[in-house]
Amino acid sequence: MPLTLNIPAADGYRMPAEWEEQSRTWMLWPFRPDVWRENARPAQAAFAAVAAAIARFEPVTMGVLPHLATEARAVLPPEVEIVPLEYNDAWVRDSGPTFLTDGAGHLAGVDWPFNAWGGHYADFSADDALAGHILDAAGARRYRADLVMEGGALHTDGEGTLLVVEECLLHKSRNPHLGKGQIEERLKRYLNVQTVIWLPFGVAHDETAGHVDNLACFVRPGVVALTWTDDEADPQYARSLAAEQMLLASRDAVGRRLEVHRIHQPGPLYTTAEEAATILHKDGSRPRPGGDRLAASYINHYIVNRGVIVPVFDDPQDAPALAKLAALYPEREIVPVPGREILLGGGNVHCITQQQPKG
Ligand code: KQY
Repeated sequence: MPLTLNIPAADGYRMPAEWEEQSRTWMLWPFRPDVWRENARPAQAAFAAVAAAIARFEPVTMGVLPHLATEARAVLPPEVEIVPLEYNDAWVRDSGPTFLTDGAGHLAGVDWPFNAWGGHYADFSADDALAGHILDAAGARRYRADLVMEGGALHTDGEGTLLVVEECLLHKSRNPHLGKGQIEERLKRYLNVQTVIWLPFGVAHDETAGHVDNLACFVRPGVVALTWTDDEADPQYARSLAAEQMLLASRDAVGRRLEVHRIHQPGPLYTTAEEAATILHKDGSRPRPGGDRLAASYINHYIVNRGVIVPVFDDPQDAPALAKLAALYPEREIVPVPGREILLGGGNVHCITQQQPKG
């Protein structure tokens, strides 16, 4: 499909909400030994469990580096399709396209320039090119954006409202030449939204500098779920409180006030000594002996057709979080999946999935 330099909103495209009908989910097979411990074997098992959970509801396409196809096929359930793709790491929420639809059966996508969350990793050229390949495979029109962005930094209600996090989008490592107003203007044009709600801070210790998909998400228009802690000494407390205050003071694109539901975070969770011994950071260091705080959140779940895939952590907060999410998504089946290994890599279920909506 041709590269299009026009603006999606002017062409009648918009970003659908995640709960709108999807035709498939895209994922990528993890492999990096400097991100995923023990040669990515435990992460591969976790990704396979996520893919299997999603495949109960809709098709899953797993992008796999060509030389890893045989071993991926041996681990993945047969219903998961494998396609050869080149990529640097497995966070398709961020390196993949943001799909758009026009209501007339056409599919397009925004191809955001990707710089590895502000240059955290040296080589991100394959990840930067990935969105174009996925859009080609999907037969979708491609809009290359003039804004460094990641899909995990965006949540929409599909009715013109976008949630973003200020500390993430305004971080100097992404678009230092652009001010807040210029970034907002571009988001409106690429996604066809009218109201952008800027939450001040993301989740503490998040390697992305505060992706909204770990902090807060729409569960339907007018209703937001927010990660929460009651512990005022926890660094997350002030962050979640500031987000809640901003959400309650905001109106969405159609003038509604927002209902906010607190979902208590697990833990706090830290790397264990056993895990620390198997984790080697990219700078050669290992986690602190006392453990590194992990940016764990149930908000990092993923909505699929008639289901919601939720990371769990073998934590006392799992059951109350699942019960709250079941009440918030009454028409969907809540499917817990092990989230710990994905969390050790720096994200969770939402970060490793990308929905392709029905055109
Ligand atoms: O969306 C995300 N949470 C991606 C995190 C990247 C971490 C890389 N180690």
